[in-house]
Formats: sequence, C-alpha cells, structure tokens
Amino acid sequence: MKETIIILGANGQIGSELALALRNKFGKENVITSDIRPPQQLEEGDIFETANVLDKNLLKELFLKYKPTQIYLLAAMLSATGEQYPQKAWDLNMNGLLNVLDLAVELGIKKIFWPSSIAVFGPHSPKIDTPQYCVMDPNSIYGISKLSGERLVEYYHAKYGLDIRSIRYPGIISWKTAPGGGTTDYAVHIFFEALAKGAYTSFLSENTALPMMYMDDAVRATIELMDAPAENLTIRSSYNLAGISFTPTEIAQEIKKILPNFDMSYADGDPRQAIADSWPKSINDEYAQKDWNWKLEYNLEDLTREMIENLKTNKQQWVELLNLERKENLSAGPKWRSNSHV
Ligand code: VAH
Repeated sequence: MKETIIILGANGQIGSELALALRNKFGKENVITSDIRPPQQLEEGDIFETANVLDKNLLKELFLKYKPTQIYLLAAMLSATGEQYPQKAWDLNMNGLLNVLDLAVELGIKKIFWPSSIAVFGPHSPKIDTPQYCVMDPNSIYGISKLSGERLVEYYHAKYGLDIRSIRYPGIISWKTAPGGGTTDYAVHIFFEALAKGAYTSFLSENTALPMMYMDDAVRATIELMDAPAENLTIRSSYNLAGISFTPTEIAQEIKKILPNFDMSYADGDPRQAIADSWPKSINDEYAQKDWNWKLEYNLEDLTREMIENLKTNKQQWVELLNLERKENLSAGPKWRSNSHV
C-alpha cells in the first residue's frame, strides 16, 4: 500500500532529521513536513505546510488534503523551556497530542509515532539501569506532560485500536539542527563551542550522568519501531531506549582526544541542574531489544568523532546555528532559549 507521511513539528532537532530519512525511504512526494513556520531552507521537491498542532480545524484540513497513512507528531516544548512557560508547555504537549489522536480516530489514520522521553522518570525512579516499569514521579512540566501522554496513547490504542508507537528518547546529539530548549542541550552545544571557541562552560555539573544518543541511532530506532510487526510490540505506552550514559567530564575527555587544547569549565546555579538531577543516569531497554531487535551503533567515541568531523566540514552551518542560538538566547534572556518543537 502507498504510504503518505505527515511530520508535525518537522523543523525541530529530531523532526528535521526524521524528515530527511523518511523522504529517502518513501520518496519526497510522499512526505509532507509541517511546523508553525516554514523552515529556513527547502530543497527542490520538498513539501511543506504551515500548521499549528493546537489548531484542530487546520490539522483536519491538512489530513483531509493529504490522507496520511502515518503521522509523526514531534511538536513539543522541551524540559528547560517548559519550566519557563509551564502552561504553554502543557497546552502544546497535551492538546497537540489530543488533537492528533482524536483526528486519527475520526479519519481512520492508523499509524502514529509520538516521542516520549526519559523525562517521564523522577526523583524516586531507580537511577541506574532504570527499567521499563517502575515508580515514575516526574517533577518537570515536560516530564509530567510526557507521562500523561504515555497514558493517553496506551488508552487510544486499547480503546480505539490506533497503532501508536513511541520511544522514551534519551538526550539526542546531532550537528545538522540546533537543539531546542532541552536540559541535555549541553551535549550538543559543547561541540559547536569546542570548534568555534576551543572552550565550553557546561551548565550541568561535571558528574551529571545522563542517557544520550547520537541522532543517527535515534532516527534508525524510530523507523525500525515503526516498521516492526504490530503483533511483536508488547509496549504501547513508550519504549525505554538506553543510548549511552556519560557525564560532562567524560564527553570533555573524549573531545580532548581529538582537540587537545579544548578547555572545559562549569557554571553553578543553572535551573537545568535540578531537572537533570531528577532523571535517570542509565536506562534498561530490554523490551526494545526483545520486541523489535534494537541494537545501538554509536558509542561515545563514535559520536564524538562524527560530531567533530561533520561540524568541521559543515562550518558555515554551525556558525549560523550558533549565531541563531546567540540571537535567540539574547532575546529569550540569559539562560533560556524558547522553542516549540523537539
Ligand atoms: C530535553 N532533549 O532535554 C530533551 C529530552 C531526555 C531529554 O527529552 O528536554
């Protein structure tokens, strides 16, 4: 059967790279990207539609126009920005999801991908090798919205038979698109600044271990999950995905193996430290391995090499991204950058 894909929130860190992968897989003519504003660049043949996931009528027109067989809902406000605008984060993350779920039921759109996050775990969740099932008491509005979203997607699967699939992404590290207001953004900024300035000041303390993943692994995991036979999937909330766990000190040491003069420093008092402290240090992803044969490919050494090599050969790209970051950070205040998609 011909597949038609709509990606909502396609301009974000994950959405923009998923769009590339899905266009390669299904053909540009079968992938419609969408976000609240047009992307900075569109290639020949790329299809883009402006849409706000909070405008249900506009979403319905989009779905009726293209009759998608799959929807990827990546529009969301991440953890750090969410703490600055909690009501907006709840509205976007929850009502955006509800609009898509209800329209999918109404229009018979069977397959949906929706990202959750390790942010669904909280201070009383196990910190090491955090299991699929455990105490989950998130204390960020982003984590609360993602845990609530997991309950919703499992309910819509059970009640309406929607084939919704989800991954609890760790922090995602990529070079093509700047991250958008997350607590794990330091692990991307460090590479941009290491190349631009030879130094980086981390807003997370040196021993803050967090689960992370290189973008290529995250995109492949998403597509492999979506391609898996439905009957193999035993998790309909969201799958744990472990990635690789490291601290700012460890990633700095890995960077120094390639850039020996790189200087790392640490700033105290950033509000994102409390968010990071509430999250797991490492994740158990046995269900993803068992149900859809998940295997990670990029370790910390691979990720560091890929980031530095790609940023070196795409210098113009990250200089523009850094300038954009600085402009947006300046406009959004000293520490925060407002953004509304993954
Ligand atoms: C954030 N990058 O930092 C996101 C992610 C696990 C973290 O969900 O908010």
